Amino acid sequence: MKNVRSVCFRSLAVLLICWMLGGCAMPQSSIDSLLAPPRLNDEQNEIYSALVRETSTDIRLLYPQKGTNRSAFLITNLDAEATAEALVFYQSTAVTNVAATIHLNVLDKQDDRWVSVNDISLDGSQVEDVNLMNVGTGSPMVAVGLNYASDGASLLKIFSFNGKTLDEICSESYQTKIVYDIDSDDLDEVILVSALEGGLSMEAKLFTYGAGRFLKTSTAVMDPTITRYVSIQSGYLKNGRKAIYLDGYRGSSLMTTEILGYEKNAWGSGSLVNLTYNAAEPKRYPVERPPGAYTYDTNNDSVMEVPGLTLMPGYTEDMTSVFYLTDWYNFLDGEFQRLKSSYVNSSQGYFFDFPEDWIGKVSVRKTSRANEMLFYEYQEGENPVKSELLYIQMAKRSDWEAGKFDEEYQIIDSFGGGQIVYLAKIPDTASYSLKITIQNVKERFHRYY
Ligand SMILES: [Ca+2]
Ligand SMILES: [Ca+2]
Ligand SMILES: [Ca+2]
Repeated sequence: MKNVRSVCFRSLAVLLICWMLGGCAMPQSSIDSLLAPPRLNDEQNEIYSALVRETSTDIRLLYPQKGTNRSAFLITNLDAEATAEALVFYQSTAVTNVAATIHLNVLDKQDDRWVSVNDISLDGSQVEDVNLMNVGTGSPMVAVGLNYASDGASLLKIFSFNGKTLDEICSESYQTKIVYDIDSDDLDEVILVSALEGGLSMEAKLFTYGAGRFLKTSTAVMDPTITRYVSIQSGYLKNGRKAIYLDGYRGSSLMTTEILGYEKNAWGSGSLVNLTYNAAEPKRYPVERPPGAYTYDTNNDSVMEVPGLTLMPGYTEDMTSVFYLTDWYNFLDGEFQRLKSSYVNSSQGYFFDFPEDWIGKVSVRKTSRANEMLFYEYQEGENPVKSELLYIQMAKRSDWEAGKFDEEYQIIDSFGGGQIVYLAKIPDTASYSLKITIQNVKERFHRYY
């Protein structure tokens, strides 16, 4: 997940830097072009030229929308012959039809020149992602996720390259999926969630490669009240076992997280299990939450934290603008156990771990200064600010260097090559019992991607 996170970070960084430095209203399309630079390197240029030459048509490169491989070019060795092949996704622009077919072309370098060796057409309107899978054959399988239908269904196609052609060895529709070695045998499996016949509920399926094809080797029931999944991540449980974390919606205004694991039986084989849902005994968990909070590894130990949200003191659900405290939970033995609680500011890209004695006593509000939050000891009544404890502000380094902030502010972190800084200020008047040090603020402050 590290790479996925770095991509997310990049998009946020681009957004933030653009907005901080230029104050520009950058359209989404130009952000996309920043993320997927149109300028190709020499090798990509050669491949692109070869593709144009051999398809003899006007083409548009297609960039996978998610995952670790976001380039239109994937250069890797796909077969027994030692040199690399190139995989390129494209659409023809010669057709005016908006639903132009997606093509996947394989090029091989022969006598120092890229040559197209195979071109296949794919269903779908967009390339969701592409993964290379190690299934033990010596060459990777190419797993392509294709956005397919307007109802959110997607299509997974897995290909093996035999040196001449891409052979389709798997085709499955899915709602969400992940390529992962869940049984820890160093070979990749596919775990996907798809609608059962009739479409009313979903099922998780584990596909394992064997004897030239992918076989459904086990299934797990999914919570039928969860209507769609918006995030799927692999990670560990507290006991060191592997798990799949799925953030999903129950209705339109409630999110929750479902967790799949893998359990070995006495005979050495194993199966997918749903760790959070049991049809005979459905449970309610503290990670049911308003939308917007996603499962995340907050402390880089590969054990995922699942968020639950509670209102900060002084806020009620009927207010138009509210702030939440995020309680982070680890899942173990059928229960969510709270690890810590943080204030999460996803638009400014950070979270701040609350000291335990702040919980229930400290609240947060925006200040009149741009991108600044005030943490304060809460009291009931007309003026809820009993004591100001901490200010955190995101700012341009150039403004900081130009002396635009009073000298009580200190830099606690930075990003974007240091162009963006986070400043903290602890007022002298902070109530003694809840006062923390700048050093403590630095330890509790984390960038959030
Ligand atoms: Ca090769
Ligand atoms: Ca495996
Ligand atoms: Ca963690």
